[in-house]
Amino acid sequence: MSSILIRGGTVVNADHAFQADVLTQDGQIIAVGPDLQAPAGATVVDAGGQYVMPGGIDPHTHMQLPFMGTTTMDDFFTGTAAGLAGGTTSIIDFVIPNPKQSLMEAYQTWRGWAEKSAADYGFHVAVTWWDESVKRDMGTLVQQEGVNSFKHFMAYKNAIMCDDETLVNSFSRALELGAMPTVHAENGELVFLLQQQVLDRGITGPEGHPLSRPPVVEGEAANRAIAIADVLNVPIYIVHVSCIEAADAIARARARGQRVYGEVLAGHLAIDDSVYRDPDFAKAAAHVMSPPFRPKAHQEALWRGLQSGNLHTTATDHCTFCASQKAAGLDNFAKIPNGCGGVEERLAVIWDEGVNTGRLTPSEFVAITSANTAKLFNLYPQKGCVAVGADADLVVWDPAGTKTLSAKTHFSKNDFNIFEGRTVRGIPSHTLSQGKLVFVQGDLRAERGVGRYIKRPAFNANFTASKLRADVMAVGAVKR
Ligand code: URQ
Ligand code: ZN
Ligand code: ZN
Repeated sequence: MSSILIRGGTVVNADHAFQADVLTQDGQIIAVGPDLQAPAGATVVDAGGQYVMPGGIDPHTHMQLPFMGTTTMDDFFTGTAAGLAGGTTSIIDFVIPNPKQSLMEAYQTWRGWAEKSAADYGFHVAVTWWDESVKRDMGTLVQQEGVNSFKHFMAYKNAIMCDDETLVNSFSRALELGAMPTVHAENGELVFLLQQQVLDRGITGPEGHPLSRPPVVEGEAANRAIAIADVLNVPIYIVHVSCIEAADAIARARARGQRVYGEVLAGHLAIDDSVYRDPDFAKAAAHVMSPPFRPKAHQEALWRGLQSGNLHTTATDHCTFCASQKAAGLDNFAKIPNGCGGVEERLAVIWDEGVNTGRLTPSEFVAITSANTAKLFNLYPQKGCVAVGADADLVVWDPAGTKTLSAKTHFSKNDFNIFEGRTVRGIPSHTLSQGKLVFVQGDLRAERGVGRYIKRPAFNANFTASKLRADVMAVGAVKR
């Protein structure tokens, strides 16, 4: 494997930034420091005036997902390749068993699909039903397969939705195993009722989608999941927090010392609910995802959550459906496959909206796009930092580079880009994955099948170790 010397840049980790060269060899970082010499035959990357950061980690993607009667446009190769083009070098995707389907059987299926990945990947496994076999399989997944997180959908009634009994049983099992429970927090019963009420009012277009999932529906589920986790004394991670109600629920719980962590999507930070009022069905439907994009006031609350350390990671929920797939809901918004893209655009959108505006320092950017996810899912410091011994997953970031985001130029297979036309300042010039240059000045060199399944060790049973708390509590303590 060749050696790469990244010279003249500013290294940015979650805790500090400093001038240093970075030398990689055989997929690992072997030296970080001033004036490093290039070994014979090494490739030298000039990072002058640029930042050298840990590759982004996206903790929430759905490549190749069968959902609502169809399958997403991006598979594990095209989705991870698109991520590399945007500086994201690892994803944590989801195994989603059908109700009554063996978790191990579903896990093996997804493992097979993911073998085509161009970048490293892991899986959260969804608990969509409960019996003793599910309890057993959770143990096997943690102890033998390196799964340390289990997902629970509180929405999607009559499909993959969990009732409270399943939440209590599964959260309790996760605690025993030292695994993190995570939730999609929307009250699925209320959504089901509201969808019917909105349709009965004759509203069948995409504008009905946000009407059927108001923030209170997310706030209720977030509070309920947090309360269950509190009683069971298990940490909990809430995915795609989109609104004030859910962000406040997390902040209140954390103020009481409860271990609650929140994830925010790049889309929810940058796009508001006006998209659903576009008269063009295709454009409005392309933005149908859950929770929906919200009025602008919620975006500012999400930024404040990230700045205050009450929200911790950013993701995309990359789950792409093209126009013809979205058209399944032409006469009924409840039938529009839910999901949007973003895996390629996340870092640039968050840099432009976060760092360029002064909301975030470069170190805080690294915390929320890479390091915190690595810490919360026990990948740190293998991933999430630029340090000797860490994986050589790196992004060389050009803060002066500009780009206009568009479906015409993105690497996703989808025919729509929710950031269409947005010009950003701050873009990746080089991406290294496993110590190889996979993206260079717009030239994507992703290789099918080189991505590795990354095992993520459980935390100590019952989270007796303080590692998780100490590490992530430091999130808000980064130097400005
Ligand atoms: O709910 C999710 O996270 C999956 C099914 C993707 N779709 C979405 O609308 N978020
Ligand atoms: Zn979800
Ligand atoms: Zn999702």
